[in-house]
Amino acid sequence: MKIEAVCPSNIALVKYWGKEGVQLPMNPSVSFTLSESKTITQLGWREALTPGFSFLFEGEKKPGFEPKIQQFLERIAHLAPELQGLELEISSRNTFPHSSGIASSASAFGALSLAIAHLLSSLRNESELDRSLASEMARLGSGSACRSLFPIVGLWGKHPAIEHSSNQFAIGLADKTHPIFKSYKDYILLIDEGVKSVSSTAGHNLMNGHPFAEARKKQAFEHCLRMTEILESGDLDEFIRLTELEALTLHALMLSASTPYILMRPNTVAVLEEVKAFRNETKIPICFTLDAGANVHLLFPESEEQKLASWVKGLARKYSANEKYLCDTVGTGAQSKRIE
Ligand code: 2P0
Repeated sequence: MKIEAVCPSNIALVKYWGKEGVQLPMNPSVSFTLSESKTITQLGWREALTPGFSFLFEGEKKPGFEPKIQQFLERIAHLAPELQGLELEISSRNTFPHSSGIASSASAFGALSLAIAHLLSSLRNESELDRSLASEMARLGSGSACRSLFPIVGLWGKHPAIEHSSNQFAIGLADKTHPIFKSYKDYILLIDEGVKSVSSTAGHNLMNGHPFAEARKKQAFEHCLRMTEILESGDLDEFIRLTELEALTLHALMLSASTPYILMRPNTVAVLEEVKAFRNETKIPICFTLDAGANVHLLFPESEEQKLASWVKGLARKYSANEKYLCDTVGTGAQSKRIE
């Protein structure tokens, strides 16, 4: 028997930045689940006296990824004790290029966790797999991954005013999301395809003792609640204001860390200014967000796509490495099935 799981990446609107304990967030976060940028993972297994795994990425052995998978399997052992008697065969591929500004750890741990949750549900004779369990396992692989398991919008982190919210796993907010956001576009301008100078894990760590940590925490709780209200009401002016504020705040936290660093490139800043000027001129409700990197995500309603096509091409020509950009859409989230 073999299971195949497909999980998209996600882009945070309110950013997770800073951890507590083992992969618990300093603050709640909200993201759009994407649809085109995905990891597809096949999971096979056989009984074994000692647990273990083999891993292929795009058909090749990648020893560099193995310690992270090993750590992940150790961290989920209490949630998936059945794995102790199994040797896993994991084989994975992405539908998007590496180092492209897409959070590949989110889709990768999302897909692997969903496949494991599917396996557990069959070993336990459960009729449905436990998506919260899949999300909790994904979190232990990579924090932001836990949000990718849910369609349209994922929220991760305990918030006193948001029902069912949890630090352990994400919840889906598709039912409370205005239709305009359910087909929202995310075009990603690839400003810089190189490896980041400071990893996200190191960036999270720099929030320990950050002089603005407490203020950020308070602000993120407020922003999270406000974002859920905006996502429900469909208020695009507010969506634009808050999304851009969150993107710039994330980078401001990097700029003001005890060992400060800059992930934006000159072309990143140029694009942000172009977006603002274009929006003021055309009144088209397009805005930007940033991940922990130089690339710019352009967010806009599907109904504006045609009008924006040539403008985005022009931006990519002027500012992107190799004129490249990726086109993605908010989507329906992760799926798994038995394939053999
Ligand atoms: C996010 N990011 O909310 C934030 C905003 C990047 C910018 O979560 O150490 O790969 O694996 O838990 O989730 C990137 O960090 O970090 C991230 P780990 P992760 O999406």
